[in-house]
Amino acid sequence: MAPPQDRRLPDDISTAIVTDKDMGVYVHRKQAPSEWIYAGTFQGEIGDQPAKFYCIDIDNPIAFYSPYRSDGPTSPEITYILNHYYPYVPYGARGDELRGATEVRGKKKEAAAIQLAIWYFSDGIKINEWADGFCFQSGVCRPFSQAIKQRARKIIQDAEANAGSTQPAETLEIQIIRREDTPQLTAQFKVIARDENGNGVPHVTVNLNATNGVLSDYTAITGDNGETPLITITLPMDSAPLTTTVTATANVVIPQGTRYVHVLSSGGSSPSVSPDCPPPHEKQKLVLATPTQATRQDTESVSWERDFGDAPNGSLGGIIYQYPTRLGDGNNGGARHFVNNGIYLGNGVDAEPDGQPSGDADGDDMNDVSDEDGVLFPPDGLKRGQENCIRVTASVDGYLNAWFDFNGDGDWDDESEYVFADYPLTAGTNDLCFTIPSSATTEKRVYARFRFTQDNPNGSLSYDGLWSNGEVEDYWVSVGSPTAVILSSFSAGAQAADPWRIAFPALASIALAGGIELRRYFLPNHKP
Ligand SMILES: [Ca+2]
Ligand SMILES: [Ca+2]
Ligand SMILES: [Ca+2]
Ligand SMILES: [Ca+2]
Repeated sequence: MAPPQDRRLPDDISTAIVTDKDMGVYVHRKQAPSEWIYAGTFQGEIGDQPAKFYCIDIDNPIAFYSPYRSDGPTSPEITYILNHYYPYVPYGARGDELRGATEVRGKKKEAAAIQLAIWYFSDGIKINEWADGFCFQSGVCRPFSQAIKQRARKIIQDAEANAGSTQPAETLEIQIIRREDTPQLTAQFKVIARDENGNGVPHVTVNLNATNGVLSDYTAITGDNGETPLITITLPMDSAPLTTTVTATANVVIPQGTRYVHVLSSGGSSPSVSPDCPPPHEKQKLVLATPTQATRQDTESVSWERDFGDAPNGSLGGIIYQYPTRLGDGNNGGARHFVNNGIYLGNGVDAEPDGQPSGDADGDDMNDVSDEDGVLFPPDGLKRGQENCIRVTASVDGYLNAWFDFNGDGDWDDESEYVFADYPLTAGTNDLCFTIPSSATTEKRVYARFRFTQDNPNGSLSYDGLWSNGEVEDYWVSVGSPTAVILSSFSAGAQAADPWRIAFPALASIALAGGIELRRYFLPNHKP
């Protein structure tokens, strides 16, 4: 998440200058039909940046080209109006639900309606106190549109109901939801706008761009929960590099209003004032400052770097191996994991653009870092028809899935070939034991695939296809027959428990004689 940005206030926010009227109409109150008052925005500067102001002191005129100094924040209602309506928006541009066919059209009338609403909160002037007529700056007068007053009432209602309830977005956060790598490299993400309390901020317009790839949307708006809909970025499969950096930017309005009070310079020249109004009063308080714009931003890199296996695919020594290893193998492509977060077997993992099938299942090992290093087999080999133990090293707690092609027919589909299913591993070494069927081949190589991932696949991980994180390591092993043991003699005493126990150095084809029955057997150092 990006840190809060500067609010980009002008260097000098303490001094405002009003230079002219901007957008509005002349109105008058019912009890003073001859006094036309300009309702709308004034233009000027805060510091050296352009700004627009509304008046909050209807009894005193605006002084042009004469400094105003800041005088603290505005009330919550006026702040709300500034945040939501400032300075004015042409009809229909905002998609504002407050707008309707009977409401104002045009910036001048909208600015006037906003000013009437502000005067309601700053000077207590009710909308029905305004006369039914107005004049444009050109001097052309019209009957005062009921639409302006109706619009002002709605703004007042909105501010009374919602003032203080909306905080500006302080941070943006890009969240990557998922990545896919077929048929193209895609990632889905959303952008979350949060206020300073971490709550989602709705209606924030987020602009998006990426260093690489095509975005489904280049603009998105946050919903009620502060989150944009999902956005997709797409790169071609052969993209180089296999990464892109997404940037989300929002220009947010800081809902602050600042009161400005006119400063009369003692002994200085008289400021020029609006020709419609009397000279400024010493105690004249005046206008609102603009709410300020700020930029919020977050960047997030997305990577499609994957680790593949290297079990063979194709004809080798008269056997057709069908292990899905490359992206194009099988229905779901070869086994592959996105490389990230230090989730791997052994001492590490490296990424490669595609699977590297090889007869010795060492294509990945030979490429770049020798990373297929997480599984240790017994030095005297695996034996069929008995329990065997292997040592698996994991970088973090996670889950192991493993397949052995025990019958050596080039697939992992046969009975008993799915050896470990979502088997939990702890970070570090794990000794795992399993029984190899007595039907396992001793003639052919037995290829094995190990897939490790941090999140529990809950049965959805296979020996092929993409997984979100982790590593795939492929091996080949030889399976031998148990060593024959000839029991030439032994001594055993009577025991209370059945059976008698006889320890052998290795499990064997045991020739039994003399009525001895082998009911149960176990390996040294392992519990029966
Ligand atoms: Ca690998
Ligand atoms: Ca690798
Ligand atoms: Ca590894
Ligand atoms: Ca098989």
